[in-house]
Amino acid sequence: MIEEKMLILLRQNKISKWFSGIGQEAIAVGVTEALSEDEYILPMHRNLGVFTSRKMPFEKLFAQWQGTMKGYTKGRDRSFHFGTNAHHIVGMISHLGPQNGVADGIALACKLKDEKKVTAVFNGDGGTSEGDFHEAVNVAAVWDLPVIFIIENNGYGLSTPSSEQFRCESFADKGVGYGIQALSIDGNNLLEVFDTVRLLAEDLRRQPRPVLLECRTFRMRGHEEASGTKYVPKELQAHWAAKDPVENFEQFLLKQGVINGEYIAAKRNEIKKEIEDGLAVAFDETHPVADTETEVTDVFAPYVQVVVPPVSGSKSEKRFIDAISDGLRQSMERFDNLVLMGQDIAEYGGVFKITEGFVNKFGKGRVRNTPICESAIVGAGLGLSIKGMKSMVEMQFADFVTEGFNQIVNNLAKTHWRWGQQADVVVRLPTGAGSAAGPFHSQSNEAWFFHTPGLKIVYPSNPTDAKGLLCAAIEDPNPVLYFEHKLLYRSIKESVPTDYYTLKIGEAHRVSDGDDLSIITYGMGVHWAKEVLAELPAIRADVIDLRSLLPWDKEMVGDSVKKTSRVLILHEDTLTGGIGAEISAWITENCFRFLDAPVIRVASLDTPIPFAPTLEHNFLPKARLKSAIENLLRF
Ligand SMILES: Cc1ncc(C[n+]2csc(CCOP(=O)(O)OP(=O)(O)O)c2C)c(N)n1
Repeated sequence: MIEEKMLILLRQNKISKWFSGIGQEAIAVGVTEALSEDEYILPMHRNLGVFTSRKMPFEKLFAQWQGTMKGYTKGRDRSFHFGTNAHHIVGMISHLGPQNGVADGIALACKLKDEKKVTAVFNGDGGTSEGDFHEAVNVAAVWDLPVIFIIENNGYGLSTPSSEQFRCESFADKGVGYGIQALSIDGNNLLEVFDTVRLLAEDLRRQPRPVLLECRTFRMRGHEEASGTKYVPKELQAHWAAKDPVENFEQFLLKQGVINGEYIAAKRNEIKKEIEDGLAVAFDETHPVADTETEVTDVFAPYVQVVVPPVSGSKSEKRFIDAISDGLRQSMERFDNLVLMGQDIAEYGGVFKITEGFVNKFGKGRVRNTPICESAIVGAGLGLSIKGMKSMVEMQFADFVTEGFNQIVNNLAKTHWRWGQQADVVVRLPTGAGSAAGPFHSQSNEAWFFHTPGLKIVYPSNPTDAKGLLCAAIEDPNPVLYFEHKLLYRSIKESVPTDYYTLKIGEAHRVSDGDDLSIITYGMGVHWAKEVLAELPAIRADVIDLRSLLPWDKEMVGDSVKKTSRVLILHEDTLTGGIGAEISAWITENCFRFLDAPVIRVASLDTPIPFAPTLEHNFLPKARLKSAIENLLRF
């Protein structure tokens, strides 16, 4: 009845878009009714029945679709793109497949907490072509996660028929490949869906493992109302019209004498009123009044960092890599809800040996080897966070973060702003060049993320900062990307506090004090600046190590510019669109009248990173730094 009403409202131009689930209702309703109320469901765009079966108040649901404040996203996202922990529903992002990794994370949390709960995630048949689907099913198989991967096979993905989407006869055939149970059922038969899911869920709660469940059905209307169904053969439409799940179930109940005409009429009236009342509330409200401060504040989960000093003065000499390992180990001791995930990080200790010995101390549950699937694992991090856990996801090399890119920029970064759910995930990224490792093991890619609202980025340059910022990143309930330069791992060491401590995210460090020029840099740049300045003893530079890139310390940068009037920004990343461009723009906008010379950027060449040491040396900015400093001072 809601669907019918929406079609009318659409024709009246009162709503903006509608994805109809007519013909597929038995799946959403059957699955939801078969699970316990506190078991998470991750629905797709046609699954209204999940929301109604979870008894979501109509006025709030309709307000969400209208983009008003009474909805679930303060008008920030549309249709079914929202989640609500009160109803144990995690709505989709438009990208479809990423839902599956999130479902894995929720199921993992349930398993680690021994809650004996099942998680159900919906997919269209078209969406199963995405790598995300494969990654998540595979992870669930390897980790024995109690996830029911539902595939609503409705014959089309937008206009693309199944024959152009996949070759398998039945999705049940795919189970063999993943080594898991898979079933195919009549998705238009409510009782078949309900019974199948109920029995599966009982079994999965006892013996956690994933199951693929194909529900055969048909999409009776267009992909969304505006796109029509011209490409659908008439006979096919007629064949499935006769199998309408709602009508058939109603007939069945009538025949069984469970309900009668009177009951149906009364029920219809009751629901009609509920819909009208809900719409009245939703339409009564206007679109939210924009308040920039709220829009900006809500990007992050509320959090005021309380810096933790080391309890004693005890220190020991540590290399950069030891400091990271130490911070990670002490964070694991401090937060028993922290889970580490990454390739080869368990018994092998990670390719750089940062987590060596961790499995023995913390067990395989919390120190998890992952298959090679960055997207599913970052998604799982969000799932863990939804269940109140923390996670650290290790990229084997920063270069491979491309495979988890969507989950970081669209899921981790946007979830709090969209529906108030924090994404308590740290992603560690071993980064940087200098070891002649070529274009795919040496990149600096912090700028890709620097542009994304909703992320924090830290990038330490020394062991003390490495430990303190890692602990701070893990404490922060928001997504933090932690860049660690591989060349620093074993090349520098210093005396580092042995106790647990944190450093303030967003605070730069003045490495040296001087009046001639400001060198603003981070990571390896700090070491290059020190080396080059050592060759120029007459020059007194204010060297600022940013340490945090998002947010970055505008106050310290501003103060330095006012003091020196000459600025050089140095970074290992390539020049165009790098972080230096943003800092330079900010200085021009805010400190123009203090400048005696243009702001200079010294960065890597705008090319991919070459392999041969001579070419790599030429690519990196260090060799150009000295003359750039001299030129700036001569200006
Ligand atoms: C990554 C990505 N690519 C393309 C789209 C555009 N798109 C939205 S829904 C859809 C079809 C989905 O088909 P299917 O998964 O079978 O679900 P159905 O709509 O049939 O329920 C497409 C192509 C998208 N949302 N995300």
